[in-house]
Amino acid sequence: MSNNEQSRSGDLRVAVVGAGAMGADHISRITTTITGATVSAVVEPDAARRAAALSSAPAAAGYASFAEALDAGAADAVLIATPGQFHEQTLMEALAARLPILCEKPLTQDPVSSLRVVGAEQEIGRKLIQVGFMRRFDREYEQLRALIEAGSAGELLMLHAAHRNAAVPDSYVQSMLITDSVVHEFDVVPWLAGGTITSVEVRYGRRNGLTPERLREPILVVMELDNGVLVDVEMNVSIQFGYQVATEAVFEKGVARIGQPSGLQLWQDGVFRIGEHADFTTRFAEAYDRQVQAWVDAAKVGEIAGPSAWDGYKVAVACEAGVRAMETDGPIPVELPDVPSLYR
Ligand code: ISE
Repeated sequence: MSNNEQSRSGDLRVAVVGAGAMGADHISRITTTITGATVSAVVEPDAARRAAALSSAPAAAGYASFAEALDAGAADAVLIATPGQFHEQTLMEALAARLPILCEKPLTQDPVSSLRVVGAEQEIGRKLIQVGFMRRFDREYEQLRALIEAGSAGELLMLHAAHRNAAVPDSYVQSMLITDSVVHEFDVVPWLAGGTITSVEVRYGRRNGLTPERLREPILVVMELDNGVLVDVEMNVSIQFGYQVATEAVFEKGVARIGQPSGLQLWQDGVFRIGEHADFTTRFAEAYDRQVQAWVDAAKVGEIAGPSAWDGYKVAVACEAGVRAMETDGPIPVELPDVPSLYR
């Protein structure tokens, strides 16, 4: 048996709930890349998927429900990777068991349920939930944030962001432009720019003829922050050529860019080419690794190391405004209650 084929003593025993694409990705990451953690339980109602996931998690037992895994005492911590509509139930069960939680985005699918989760965590009185907004663990995002904080290029004035997917699955519907995709910008932009989103507007331009019938895109999302920074996001899910998430930051004394293509450079046949990513699993692979490692290390000392449940709630409020903005002319205000003391 290799080191990874059994639970090492001192390892955090992680139950991965949901063994779809993202869950399977996290199972293999914890098993092969992350130190100090072992996948001890795979929770997945679909038997075929569960069996497939178990074959890459040698120390794990399989369960059809999270309640069964809890009854068996199979986990010290939980990574939730089910579709968003199932998050609340698992979050509540994990909170009741006082387990550290890494919850894939979104926290839940609407502000009311997100606030219920925040309320349950507040009653416990300590932060157990980290939300999986992995862009905060991307090195270039970290560098841009440090530049903004340092002020060496002057004050930040604007951000121009591009979020481009080659294509999306049949299950992707119009509201998901906001709730599944721009959801990332709703988290990372305030984190970068040090402000709070006060309004969201959605503009439509010429529709891409290659866009699936059911969608109207690309869209331009304009966000205002309370510190005056203005942000535009081109959200585009039919760009065909590959996956691109890039940001240009405009400062008083300069401009910074992140997310430029960084793959193989090839000069051939009179043409210069650079490799680009096909999807987010490779574009953000290192960020996912760093996110899960940071969560494991923090969970072992009873802490979180990234976006909190309150951040997840704020994003849910912005998403609700964003979905309304898709059907309304002009900006929709984003209003948030005071930050509870646990999250200050
Ligand atoms: C997907 O669910 C993600 O989370 C990706 O990061 C995002 O780029 C994509 O648009 C979403 O569909």
